[in-house]
Amino acid sequence: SVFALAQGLPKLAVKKTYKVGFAQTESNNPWRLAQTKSMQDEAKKLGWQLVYTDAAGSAAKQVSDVDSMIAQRVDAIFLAPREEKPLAAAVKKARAAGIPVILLDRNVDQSLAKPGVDYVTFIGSDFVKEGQRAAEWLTKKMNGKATIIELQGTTGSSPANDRKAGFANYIKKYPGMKIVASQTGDFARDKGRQVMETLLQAHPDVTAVYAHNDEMALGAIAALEAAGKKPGKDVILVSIDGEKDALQAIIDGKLGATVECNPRFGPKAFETLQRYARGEKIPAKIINPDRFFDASNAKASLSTSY
Ligand code: GZL
Repeated sequence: SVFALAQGLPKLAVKKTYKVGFAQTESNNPWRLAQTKSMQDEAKKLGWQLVYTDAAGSAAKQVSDVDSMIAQRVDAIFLAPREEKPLAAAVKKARAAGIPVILLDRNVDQSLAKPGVDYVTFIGSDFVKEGQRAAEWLTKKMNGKATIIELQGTTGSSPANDRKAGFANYIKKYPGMKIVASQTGDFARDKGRQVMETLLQAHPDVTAVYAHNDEMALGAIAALEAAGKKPGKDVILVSIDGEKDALQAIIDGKLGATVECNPRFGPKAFETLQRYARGEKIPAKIINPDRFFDASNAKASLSTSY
């Protein structure tokens, strides 16, 4: 609205140290734990106070976590919105309270909250591109012909929405690449295993799996093996993140490839806030570069993974 534009974003004084909030979505997988550790390590290094909350997988709790940070008058809030819509109001509430918000990793619905108006910027990966890169590798690997089961991430989250779109857009050009089932495993290993078990019964002719993250790919591998199938031989899997267990699964020949989704936000997040305080123009999006892991580099990348 014009009023919001006129008001602009909250000012942040240049200080030696800040008290900042980090509202995490949950801690149910190595990616989440690595993201949190990176934020805690950077806060410690800079001597800033970090008010950390864990929404334990509940968008509603994450909204109340942001409320509590506003009440504690933190200088700024780093937020990884678990789902695109429910957290938009929390972002606007923080801005109305004069607290700048930087979105990390996940985004809010752009029709509900805007960069440069309601929040400072989004720092994270290009999820559409991650989906495209997974599709490109799988299409080549399968010579353009596969019966695909897709395990989607958390319903309503920007990575799940965009990874699905990126993959689907790419395979549109290859009629032989068919998604026969697509269901959420909520980015979780055990849920991914359960969903894969069910979908495998309905589609015993599956030849490929696209998982929106490594945890669900690892769950799918367990389900395939429990059904007497050979992951990496009878069924080819591709996923996203690049966690240690996934690199090991590539080395073991069970996972085909994974697109990196870098969880280490700390240095860039805190540096962006300092630039903002100094009055520098911050772009609406700051995209992390993502590498690609397959049999050619998984071993060499193991030591720097999480
Ligand atoms: C992506 C991040 C996703 C990871 C999952 O940026 O939001 O959430 O890909 C994590 O592993 O749970």
